Amino acid sequence: MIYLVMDRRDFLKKSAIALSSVVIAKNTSAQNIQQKHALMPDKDMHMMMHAPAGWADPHIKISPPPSLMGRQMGRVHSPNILPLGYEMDGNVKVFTLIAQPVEWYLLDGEPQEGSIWDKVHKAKGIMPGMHLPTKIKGWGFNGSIPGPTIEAYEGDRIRIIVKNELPEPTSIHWHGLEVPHEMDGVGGVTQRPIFPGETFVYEFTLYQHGTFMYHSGYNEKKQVGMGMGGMFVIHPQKYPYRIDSDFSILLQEWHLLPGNENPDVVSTDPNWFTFNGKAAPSTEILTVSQGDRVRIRFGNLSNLHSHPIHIHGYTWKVVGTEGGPIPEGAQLPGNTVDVAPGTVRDVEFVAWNPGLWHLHCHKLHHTVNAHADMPMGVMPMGGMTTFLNVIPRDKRWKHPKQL
Ligand SMILES: [Cu+2]
Repeated sequence: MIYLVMDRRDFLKKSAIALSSVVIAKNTSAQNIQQKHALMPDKDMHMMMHAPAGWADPHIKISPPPSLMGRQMGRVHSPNILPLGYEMDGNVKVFTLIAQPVEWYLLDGEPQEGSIWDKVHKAKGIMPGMHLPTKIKGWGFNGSIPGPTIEAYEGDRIRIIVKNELPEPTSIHWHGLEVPHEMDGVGGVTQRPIFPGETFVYEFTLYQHGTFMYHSGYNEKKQVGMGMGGMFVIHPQKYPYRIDSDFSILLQEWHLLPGNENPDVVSTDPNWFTFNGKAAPSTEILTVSQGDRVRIRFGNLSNLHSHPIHIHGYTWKVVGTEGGPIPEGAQLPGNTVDVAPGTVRDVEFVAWNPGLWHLHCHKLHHTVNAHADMPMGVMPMGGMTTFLNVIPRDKRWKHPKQL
């Protein structure tokens, strides 16, 4: 099995200088390749477990996003976040994920003048000034929270190079993927955690298709709560029919105390709720054309809550879970799909009904921001709220049963 640990010596050297720690210096001289691969915690691990870990380690330089960040090489659109391209090494698709501190806006501020969001809010009579930009100091991948959606095909051999620029160890779990034990990414169980400054290479073949996720597999409550997750889409070699618009949305929740950019990861009362890292009105609107077959893939990496995602104007079918596609005869129709933490739900429908349709979590607690903006007035649409904007092709409204 191919996996490598790199840069550790360099990291330890730097840490030793920075912290003047005799213990670390001793470990540097004692280490060897075999020790690096050991699963059991070693002296360095013990040191890391007890070192104070802030948001970022000032001794670790944060890398810019890898060059293939932003390159769309797949077919899924992940609203509000950049796609991730890959390069080929022989027949292996190689992706790079840099786990790193990220300053991220859950809310970019007031919607842009003249935008759909602006019009909606003005029409609702919401007082201006209700949408202060809201930044978090979170942890993500390649400068993004959540991380980019990984896309590949069933049968692909993929390699994912994970570099740890966090102030504490990590590892990445491939949620729902049937991979060899040593590739499962549970730090301390299936592998030695990836220490700050180190790089670990995951490599496996994809034997499934459907929608999956990836997330931190070490200190999970904190690290996933800090934002460390993303979607993982595996296409079949061939779909039985054409999907015109294919979206992927990761659901996350946060607790932010007023004036504090550090998410409170132990709170059981989250007050910010995001689609791909953005709360409304910063959520991207899903735009499709009338007649398109639309698939939306929802994955939930919230620490606590399920999110019953609801659409107006349509009846969809739930066509997939985190276990892959649902056989046609078992696909449930509905317009609200409950996405529990750790699960994925893929929904599909034909966009016959033109217009701007509300698409939101139906726990209404999850559709406002900060929960303190304006408790006695008209609260702006926030949180897990967006729209499906179906551009009309046909002027006369017709229900499919009229056709
Ligand atoms: Cu919700």
